[in-house]
Amino acid sequence: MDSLASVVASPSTASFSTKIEHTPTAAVISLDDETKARLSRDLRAVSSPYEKLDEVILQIEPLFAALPTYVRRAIRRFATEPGFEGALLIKNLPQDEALPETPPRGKRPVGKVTFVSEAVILGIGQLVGHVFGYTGEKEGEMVHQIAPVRGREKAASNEGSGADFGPHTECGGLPIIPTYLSLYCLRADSANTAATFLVHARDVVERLDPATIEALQKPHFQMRVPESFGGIDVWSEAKPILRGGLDLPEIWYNRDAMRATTPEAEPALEALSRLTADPSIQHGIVLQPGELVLLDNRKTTHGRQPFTPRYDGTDRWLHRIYLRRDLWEGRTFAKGPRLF
Ligand SMILES: O=C(O)CCC(=O)C(=O)O
Ligand SMILES: [Fe+2]
Repeated sequence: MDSLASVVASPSTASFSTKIEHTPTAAVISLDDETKARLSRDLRAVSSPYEKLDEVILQIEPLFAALPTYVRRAIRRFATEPGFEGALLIKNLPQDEALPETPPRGKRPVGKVTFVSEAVILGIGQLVGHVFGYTGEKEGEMVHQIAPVRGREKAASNEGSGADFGPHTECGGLPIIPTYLSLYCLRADSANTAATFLVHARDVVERLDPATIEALQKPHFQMRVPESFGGIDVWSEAKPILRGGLDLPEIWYNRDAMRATTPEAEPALEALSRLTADPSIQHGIVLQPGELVLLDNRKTTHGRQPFTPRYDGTDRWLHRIYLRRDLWEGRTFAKGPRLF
């Protein structure tokens, strides 16, 4: 069975808690050291997921299915309970013994000889859904490298750094949207200030007036389709920004790429933009190496605070994956297995 009893009894982990900590930012759990050591050992020989993704997933699935109950319970609750937090932060995960330089152009790392970090993000991701990619994002890669790119400092995208990257629904302008995304930190930025920040739908609903909420629930908003997908100035179909009951709201929003389609919808969009810019509604997480955050792309929007890269090979480096519970909806435009 699982090692919960031994974890609790073990003197080395006596102060360790298997409970979920609920914070306004995220639900938080931390892997016990014994599990971390075992998983690190088991993941050392994993082959490259950049070559044979499905083989690697098959290889690692049993290892993650065997995680202690407290870990799987938290992940299961995140994926199944509508009232659960929109973010689950998991700490103390296995890391590679050595890392090459942070990929300078956000491409596949060169010289990475172990794939522990990739296995961690894929193995945890597999517990909540199926990983997939887009031909127009990171060249169709399934495991993305998020790192600052020289010359792209001002970009409001994962390649940027100096600009603040406004709150957004991940890939919201596309016809098939990730249910979840996962970020796993390999390196933090040197000043330790590059916070991923979250704006939760339930906080938004709590702080807007009823008339604004009503306007945001109408299908009077469009999101710009990224250039790499649709060309210049292509917009999604018009949809509501807020959906579902106000006790369990869903949000679809992008501060930097959204427009109202009616004059009445405009002030509501402006009110929302003012609110999401308010630091008191933004919950920051400065991810540390070995920390992973699972985000529910319906309950929460996310962005990133500015930071200063050094471009010396030691810059901030995250992996990212996109996950869906089901890939069926994309079948008519799928470009390949797991690829849209
Ligand atoms: O760099 C981050 O913390 C998040 C960037 C982001 O929004 C993303 O990669 O989807
Ligand atoms: Fe994002």
